[in-house]
Amino acid sequence: MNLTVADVRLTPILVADPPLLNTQGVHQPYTPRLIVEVVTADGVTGVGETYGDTKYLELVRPFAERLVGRQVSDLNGLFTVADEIAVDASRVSGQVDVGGLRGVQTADKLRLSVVSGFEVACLDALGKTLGLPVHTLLGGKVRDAVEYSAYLFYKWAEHPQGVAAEKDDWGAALDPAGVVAQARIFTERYGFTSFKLKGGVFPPDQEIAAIRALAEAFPGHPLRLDPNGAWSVETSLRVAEELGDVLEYLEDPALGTPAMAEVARATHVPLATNMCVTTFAEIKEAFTRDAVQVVLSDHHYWGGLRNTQQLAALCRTFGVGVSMHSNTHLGISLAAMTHVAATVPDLHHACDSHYPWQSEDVLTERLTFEGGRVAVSDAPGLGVELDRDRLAFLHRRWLEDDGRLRDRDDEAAMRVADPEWVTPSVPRW
Ligand code: GKR
Ligand code: MG
Repeated sequence: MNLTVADVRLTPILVADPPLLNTQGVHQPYTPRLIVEVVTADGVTGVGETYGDTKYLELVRPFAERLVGRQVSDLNGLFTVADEIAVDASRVSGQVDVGGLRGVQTADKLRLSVVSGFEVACLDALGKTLGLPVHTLLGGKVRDAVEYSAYLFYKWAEHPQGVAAEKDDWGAALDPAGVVAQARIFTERYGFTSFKLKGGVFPPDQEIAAIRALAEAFPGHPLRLDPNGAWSVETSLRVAEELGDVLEYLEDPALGTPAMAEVARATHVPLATNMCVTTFAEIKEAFTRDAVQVVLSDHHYWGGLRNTQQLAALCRTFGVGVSMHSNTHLGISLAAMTHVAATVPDLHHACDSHYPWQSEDVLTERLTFEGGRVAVSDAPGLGVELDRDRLAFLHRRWLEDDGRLRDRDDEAAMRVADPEWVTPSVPRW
């Protein structure tokens, strides 16, 4: 058995994405993702997936060169490799990001987002070599299936006219009836029983009405609302007051730990975040101030599956709940999320996943949700197989894209429909 990395393949792709609305704008017709393949000297290939925007691509190339000759089992070494790679300072602001809604932007976080793609690929290769599933390499599963929530979005029926885009079959959802109709499609197609609505799009009263309509249509089901920090403390408290009887939690109602702490002090509605606790460095202040009750992990920017387990252990120690955040992603990441989530003991909230919004994938078989759950694979590695023709097709789209769509930019996408649009400053309401 030779675990030496003999080759690394990096394939940037563009994946179709529906016109999903958020507080910054709307999703572009295509989202960049990066598929990572790590090939061992024995010819075993492991796959990983991470962000495909320019700033990530700039880091993955030198990372890949340094990986050749190392062992796929040397997962700790991935962090050493990452530390060696210089980050162009213009790529990180140290501020909360505009365009990704994933919290602070630092050089370390950028490196960790790159590590995660390689860590997943190494674990997949290692698992395939040893004949063991990734969850076993992570210490073993404590459940056989992982529950996900329906991720509801306000959305247009189609991308603005004149924009080349795939047509989706979800229709529009721009009011409470549309949101409920979308939720019904989610339950019919995938069996989800908890629902999260991406908010911060319309004035809070309209979003309160949508949650009320969901509560009426799905009595007793867990509901969440996430305006990505678009509200003031006062507005957050008003929404918490109005929806306190039906919400499982409010997600990032206000931006940043101090504002979240202020909201948390004055409401019994639990607060979740994927914006103010997105790095280990942010934990101390947030937990000390009791600003958040649930941290939404994301292996992409926390630095991989093992860092996600460490985050979960910290949350458990401090009595803070843990669940999972999601951005546009494909089946490789869903498989990775499912393996790690299967190993986390105290997972009491359904995880988020954008996967149902992605009609395209790079796998020979799509992952499926049964009763809102993804079964944990016991096949070696991640238990997924790359469809090389699909990968080549999506890569060709990336190469040939006339608009040179290289970076996620919800604000720019919104300007196509509304030339005056500027991402609103926060708090928006
Ligand atoms: O894809 O529009 C979106 C989401 O708003 C995403 O960017 C967020 O990062 O899903 C995320 C969230 O829960 O905040
Ligand atoms: Mg969120």
